[in-house]
Amino acid sequence: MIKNCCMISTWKMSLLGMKRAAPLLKRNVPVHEAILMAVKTVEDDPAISSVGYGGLPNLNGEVELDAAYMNGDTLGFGGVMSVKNIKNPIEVAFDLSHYQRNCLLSDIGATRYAQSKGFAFQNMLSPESKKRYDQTDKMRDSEMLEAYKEHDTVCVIGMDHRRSMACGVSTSGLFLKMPGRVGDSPIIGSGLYADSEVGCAAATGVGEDIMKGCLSFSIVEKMRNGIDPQTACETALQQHLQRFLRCNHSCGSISVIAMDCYGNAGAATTLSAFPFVVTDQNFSTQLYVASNIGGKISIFQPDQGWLNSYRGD
Ligand code: SD4
Repeated sequence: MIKNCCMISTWKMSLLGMKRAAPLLKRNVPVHEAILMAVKTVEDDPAISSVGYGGLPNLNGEVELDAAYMNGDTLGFGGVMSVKNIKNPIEVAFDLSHYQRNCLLSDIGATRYAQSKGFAFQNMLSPESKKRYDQTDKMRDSEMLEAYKEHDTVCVIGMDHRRSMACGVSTSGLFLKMPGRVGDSPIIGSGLYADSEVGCAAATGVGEDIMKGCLSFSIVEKMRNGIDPQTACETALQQHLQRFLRCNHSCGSISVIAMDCYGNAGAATTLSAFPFVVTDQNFSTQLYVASNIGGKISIFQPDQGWLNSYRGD
């Protein structure tokens, strides 16, 4: 288990955003500012091919995005699903998290709302994402779609100096998904869950398989019962995989992160390598890797040799 944390995020792609967010927390800003900074940095980076601008296109060649935000103090949540040209979906999700009703909006409704509030719009299909779409066989079996191997949903969990916790997530979802398909990311309890009295959890991987176990809520509930975040992540994932075994369901890849309200953090994965990023209470940001070998999870800090050979995100 990793101790004394104030932020944790999924995938190596979140490293720059986390490094930008850390000084904000050091200046005692509210947690949402740090989370928005970290997630927006990933959304805006054209080199990151699974979130925001330059994300993975759907079957029609359009970049269709899901994002959500949950406030652990109020349990308020906001989310947008299947939105096409909103520059920073996480900003709209955060805005919606202030409402009690109408906080999860899809497609046209979300777009009109974002227009009415003056959020920025742009065509999210980059030349690289168009090229990836053009060069890929569209006839593959849509039942077999996997999480993109290079990188996927950015999930950021944070806690500020007042011990307020929150979580934000953003993704373009599965590559070549059916238009209108919504993954786990904007679904509260599946893609993310935040409760400042206990902790937060978030997930990345094949959304349909994550949703079947409401994995983020399941991890937070384990922490509520006194289980530490590392054990909670491992146990929730293992129990979910065992349940799938009993119905012969072949599960896609899944990775999870969690942090409790004392700053302890954990991660688990079905992959041999799932990089994640941690900012500690001295505001130093480090890359870690969770590895699943034969069902056993280990966590380590990668050295340069490991980084040079890593072919993921
Ligand atoms: C989804 N969970 O839309 C997202 C995609 C992802 O690793 O995170 N892939 O299903």
